[in-house]
Amino acid sequence: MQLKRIFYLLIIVIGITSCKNDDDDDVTTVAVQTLAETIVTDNATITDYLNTHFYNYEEFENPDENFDYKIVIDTIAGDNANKTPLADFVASTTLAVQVTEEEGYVDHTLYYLVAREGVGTSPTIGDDAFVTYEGSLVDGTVFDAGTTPTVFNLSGVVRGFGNGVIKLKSGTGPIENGDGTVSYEDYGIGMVIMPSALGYYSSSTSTLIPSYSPLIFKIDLLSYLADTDSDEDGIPNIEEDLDGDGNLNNDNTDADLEISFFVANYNDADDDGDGDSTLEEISDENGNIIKPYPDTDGDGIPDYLDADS
Ligand SMILES: [Ca+2]
Ligand SMILES: [Ca+2]
Ligand SMILES: [Ca+2]
Ligand SMILES: [Ca+2]
Repeated sequence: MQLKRIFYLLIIVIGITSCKNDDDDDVTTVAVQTLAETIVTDNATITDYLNTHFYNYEEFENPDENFDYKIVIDTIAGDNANKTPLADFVASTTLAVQVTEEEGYVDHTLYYLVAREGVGTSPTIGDDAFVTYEGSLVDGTVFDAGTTPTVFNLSGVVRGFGNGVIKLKSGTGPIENGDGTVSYEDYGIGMVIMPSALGYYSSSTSTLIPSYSPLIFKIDLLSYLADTDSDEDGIPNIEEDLDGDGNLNNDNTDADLEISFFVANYNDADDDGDGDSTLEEISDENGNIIKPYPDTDGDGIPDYLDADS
């Protein structure tokens, strides 16, 4: 669960640093970089990595019966001098990142490798996913490994991880093995390579992860819970991305209420903070959800998001 814990720590760090602070006694142990400086350095590191490393694509293309379907990375050198670099296999997606309001949003490129797509379907960024994974730095140092399948909400982990998982498809299963264990087959297998601001950015919460580290995760997507509703307010998480930008953590209708500062709508059972639960505000007297969601005063804002309705 280290992945989740660190994510929340990062949120708190960002929350603190984005508060105005004119205190001259501030002490920092790491030289502070701007987001614009960091992305230039990170992109250079990642480009170099993608051009100088390859994965066991030949095994994925022609798997023998003993192949374990694990991604193995090595450098292009010596006996492997003729291998095709990762750069020729990866795809990319662009994510807007905001660390401080002053700096605003800066586009970041997330690279991802789909080594095996998977036979199922893809989760949304709001869903709980059942995964195994291994996280490492570009020098190969492994800092976290979830070899036992683990459930993560894809918006509750570092963004580069969640946005990589949604590029994979689930497998078939669970398949009963007859000995009390279950297994999954034909699941998606991939890898993400991310700039630091899609990972842990300036926080140095683990001695193994220096500040401003680009990160790599190998990921198996076994299964996921479609239309996950984390706060059980009747609205699937993905529908709580009100601005539709694929980031559930920047939609917080009652952000002006101090107590709700860190609680985005997908984790908030009373989205407008008016004391009436969202579930009550979208349900009829029999407990059935009304669609479209009720808008009593007809101002275009549904009641559950309208504190003055
Ligand atoms: Ca919800
Ligand atoms: Ca959003
Ligand atoms: Ca909610
Ligand atoms: Ca409410």
